[in-house]
Amino acid sequence: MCQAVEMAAVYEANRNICKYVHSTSRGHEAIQIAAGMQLSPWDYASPYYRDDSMLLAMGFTPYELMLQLLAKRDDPSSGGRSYYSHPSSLDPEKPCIPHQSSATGMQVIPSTGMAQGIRYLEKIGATSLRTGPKGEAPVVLCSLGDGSVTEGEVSEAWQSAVLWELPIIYLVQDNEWGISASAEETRVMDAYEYAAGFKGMERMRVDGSNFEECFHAMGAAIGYVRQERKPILVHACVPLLGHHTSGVRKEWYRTEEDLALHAAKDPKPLLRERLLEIGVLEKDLLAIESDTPKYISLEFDRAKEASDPTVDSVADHIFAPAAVTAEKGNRFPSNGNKVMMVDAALHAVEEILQQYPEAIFFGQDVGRRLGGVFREAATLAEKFGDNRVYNTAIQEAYIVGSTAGLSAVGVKPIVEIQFADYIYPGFNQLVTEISKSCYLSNGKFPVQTLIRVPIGAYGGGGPYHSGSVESTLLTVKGIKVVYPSNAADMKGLMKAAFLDPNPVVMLEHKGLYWSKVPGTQGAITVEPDSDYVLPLGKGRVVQPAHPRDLKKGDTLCVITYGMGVYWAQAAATHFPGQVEIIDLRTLFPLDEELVFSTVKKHGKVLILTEEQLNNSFVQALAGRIQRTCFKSLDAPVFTLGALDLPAVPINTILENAMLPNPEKVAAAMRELLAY
Ligand SMILES: Cc1ncc(C[n+]2csc(CCOP(=O)(O)OP(=O)(O)O)c2C)c(N)n1
Repeated sequence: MCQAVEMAAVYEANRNICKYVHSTSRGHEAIQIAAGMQLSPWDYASPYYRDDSMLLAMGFTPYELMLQLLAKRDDPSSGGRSYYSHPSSLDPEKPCIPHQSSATGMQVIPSTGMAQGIRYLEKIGATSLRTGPKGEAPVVLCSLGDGSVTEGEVSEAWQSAVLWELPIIYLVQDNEWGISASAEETRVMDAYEYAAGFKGMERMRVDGSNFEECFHAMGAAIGYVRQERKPILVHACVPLLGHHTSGVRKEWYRTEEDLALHAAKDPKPLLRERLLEIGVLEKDLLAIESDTPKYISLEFDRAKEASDPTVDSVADHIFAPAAVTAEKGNRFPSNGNKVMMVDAALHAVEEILQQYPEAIFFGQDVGRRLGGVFREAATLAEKFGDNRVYNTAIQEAYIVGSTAGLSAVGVKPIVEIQFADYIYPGFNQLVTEISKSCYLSNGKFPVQTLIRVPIGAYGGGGPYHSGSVESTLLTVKGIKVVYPSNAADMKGLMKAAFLDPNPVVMLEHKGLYWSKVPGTQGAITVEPDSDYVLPLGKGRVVQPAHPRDLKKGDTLCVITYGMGVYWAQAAATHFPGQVEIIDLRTLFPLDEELVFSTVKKHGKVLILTEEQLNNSFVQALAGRIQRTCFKSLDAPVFTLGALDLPAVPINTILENAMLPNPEKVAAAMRELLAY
């Protein structure tokens, strides 16, 4: 406790040096130390940005924490990429801590996902489950401030925790402040009262200023979860003694009276008093109190001198290396059956579940009764059991974000968002937690997740079941985006996406699932063998131009994906031999080599998408093509997409008017060829 208090004092006295924003645990030390001391190395934890005392209690040294404070190269958490007290750790001597973001409350979903994963590994008796030397079961500690509890995602996580009886402790540190927003302004109940609505959540209230009480409470909470495998909430009332952060100063918004009330609850003098009461010698306490400042000051000097990260490391660890880098296995088995895209996806997932016991598949309605609203998961729950294939509540944030936790404990999740239009509630977790995990943990925690997303418009699906989302997804760095257009690609890419140690979003066009849309029969292919894999980032020449027309300089290429492949093929029948069509298959990573070399070959390119065009992926690609292929271009780069409307209207006449179709594509080809 002395160390934590002293560290906060040194940071405050050296604000010019501690230039990166940071928060300290001043006031919260007792509960944090009580928690950190009693976790075991086989446990998991999600501390928040104010938890530096907890980290010290887990065994991180002041020097290690200061390396992150000063964003130094050897910061063991992020290598100088993230803020103070944003830990991630795979140290076998300490609880496992996956990447922690700054977003308040958002860690509750990934950490509940860890508990979900532990529960699954326990149920299947997986040897990969971390346990203690005597087989002690692991628990998850999720720590958060009271201000975060009102966030919607917390309720998604708590609902899942009680529903599935997950082994997790939610430690809420209640200092009655958000930043300047007070408890009275922001809530009608505290976390303890709120948790009562989550039936099955055990609850404890604790005086967070009283170390002894905290120690007993945390010991009891951890013991309960370790034994009973059920969630518990510990609500600790704590004072806030420091500033909100180094940048947001307490005197700007807190009254003298409030500060005095909080100061009276400082756990440090209270602990000192208690130690003397129980017979600890004053001289021993004085020795700690005089040695600690010297030690902290020396460590701070040492951290100041530590090396900064080098510039050449800035782009390290965006992704972990891909597992599949070459096409392998039999794509065209001679005795293979023809298969629709939806079944190719289903069979791919089935084969994955057969081969990898740590693979699970969940989402809305993918479980036993329905097997997915597109029957894309039909029979899977029957075959693999409700443990492995199951329904979730309507909780897109949980469906997406829990996979960060599942991945951290070694489960391999496949999840589904029912319609692309509903990915937005899950988008926060995708961006805030998942996409940044590998980079900000300096490569320690890539998130292996496969997120299936049925997408696309056809036949009057209407404004909330037809939307395209790829450009939105493609602005996110740290995720991969796949968009197959036929059954064979679907199967090979699904396997590669699953095996990829990084987050992959698989966009699956609903209009191609059964090839119901006229002209899309090409999406039905012979089913590749179960060993077939297709690496992400490899495009395909759907049809080449005729060499004769190419020689005459009378050709163009179409760069497209998804439904665009079929519009382009239909339109190209008007220009025999003159059109080469490329199916990108993966939108990120992009097959730049194929795109640029094809454009250079033809000098004319149309980039075609189903998406609204303005500020889209396709427009960005057009810019890159102009820059890279400028000298080879014989015409401006053409783009064609849907009209820039906020949604796809339900009436099919309006839907057709909005979307590209073979006629519109043919008109663009005609104009481009005439250049
Ligand atoms: C999602 C999100 N919104 C806003 C912020 C900005 N912010 C940082 S800390 C904070 C207050 C958090 O209060 P609480 O959870 O009670 O924790 P405390 O800082 O009081 O320990 C806010 C609003 C954020 N980090 N994340």
